[in-house]
Amino acid sequence: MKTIIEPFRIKSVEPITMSTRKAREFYLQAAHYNPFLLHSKDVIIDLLTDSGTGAMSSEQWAGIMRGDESYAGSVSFQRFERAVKDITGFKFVIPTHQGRAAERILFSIMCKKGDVIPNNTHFDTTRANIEFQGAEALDLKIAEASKPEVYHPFKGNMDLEKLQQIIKERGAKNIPIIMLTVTNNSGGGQPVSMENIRQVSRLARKYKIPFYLDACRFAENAYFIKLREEGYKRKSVKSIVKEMFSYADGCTMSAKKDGIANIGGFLCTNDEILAGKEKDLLILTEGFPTYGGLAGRDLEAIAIGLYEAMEDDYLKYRITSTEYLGKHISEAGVPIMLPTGGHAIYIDGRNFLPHIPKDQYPGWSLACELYLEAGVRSVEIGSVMFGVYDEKKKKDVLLPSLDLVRLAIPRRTYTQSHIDYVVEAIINVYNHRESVKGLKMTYQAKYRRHFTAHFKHL
Ligand code: P71
Repeated sequence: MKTIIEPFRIKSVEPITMSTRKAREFYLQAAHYNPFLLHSKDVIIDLLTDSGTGAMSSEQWAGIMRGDESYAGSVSFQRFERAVKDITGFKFVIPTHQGRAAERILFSIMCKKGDVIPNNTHFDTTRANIEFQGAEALDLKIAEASKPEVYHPFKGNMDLEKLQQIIKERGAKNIPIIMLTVTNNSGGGQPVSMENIRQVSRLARKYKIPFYLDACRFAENAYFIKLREEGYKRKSVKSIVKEMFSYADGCTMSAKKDGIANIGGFLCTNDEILAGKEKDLLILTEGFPTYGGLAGRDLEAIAIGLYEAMEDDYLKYRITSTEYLGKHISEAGVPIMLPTGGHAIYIDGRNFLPHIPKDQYPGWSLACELYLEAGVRSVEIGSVMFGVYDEKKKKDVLLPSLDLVRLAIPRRTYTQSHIDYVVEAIINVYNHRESVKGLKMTYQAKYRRHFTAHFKHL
């Protein structure tokens, strides 16, 4: 059979409230043209993020009922720990309430002012937690990663020459950790090859620098290795995952992605002394080391979800449906980041709306129009999110090189017809793109302005 189907039946449904364009105009105006400020009930298809928005399986719900809520030594923690150790091979497992809590604990212990931490591309919260310690977060992605139209099977790879150069320039003693984000979210959800993981690990070991994976989408990354890297076709995803982790000294993880849970995360290491310090800090701010800010039932859901995320049928459906969305819109002429990544499609907003100048936020304008057209919520990753505003000059003084619009696909939540609806919505907007107008920002907060900014149409 050629048709790829959702490898699950639906036992419980959540209604979607349909709306008219007129109603959506009212909702978006009330939200000051900021999709973050919309009420979720006014959204038809929500592609704002794939984080914590997945559908849990009947097994996970059964686990939720089984959750042991004991403060200390909970059986659910033991199941969680056993699963994480089995999958990653790390010796010490510390539960956290989500990915950024793992990052905060790791970086507050490992780095100080003047240090530099290389990564293929640091995710927003990773960078923020490093900078909060006064250290520098450095992105060392390969050159192909900055060219949306260029095909490369592993656009998430780190540039090894640049890494070697940084170690020479800054000195190994000022680099407390080297990281790789799999898949590289901020670089378009692109995978990292096993060969690149191996080489980065080799360099890190040569200079005795701990090497960590930001493992949020580890299963999707492993599946891309199986599909695209020589020698892995016949290997199971679980064994590929094991090999990926075997090159690292630890990891941070948001279980809201490839843990298919609604909340949770963890931090792993093989270093006993470090694990002790991390647990001390955990007790101070998150909770006892056998729950780390989570309920016992959350630990159960994660322990099960981590295995489900590695199932072949699931991954085939997941990667294929993301690719399907990318293929159909790019065949209609819509400029997107190629090849399509694991969890999301990234539209090139400036190329989609060339008549809107950069300072009128073409990416943000496109995200608003997609909502107005069909109730599809996406997120701008561009000038509003990363632009630098000068209070005195009252304007943006630095804008990023791309205005991307990310459509992130929640796991097991939407069906093929939902995806077809999104394809139609994007193509409709593309066909009347000349009529889409730019925006002016009328209010912005001092930090992370995208979450609360207000706009008006020009
Ligand atoms: C995503 C998110 C969630 C998010 C976070 C902040 C602003 C908007 C949306 C979270 C990640 C991630 C990577 C590679 C660490 C985290 C933090 N991604 N690393 O893509 O993608 O995890 O949210 O559990 O704290 O929408 P956390």
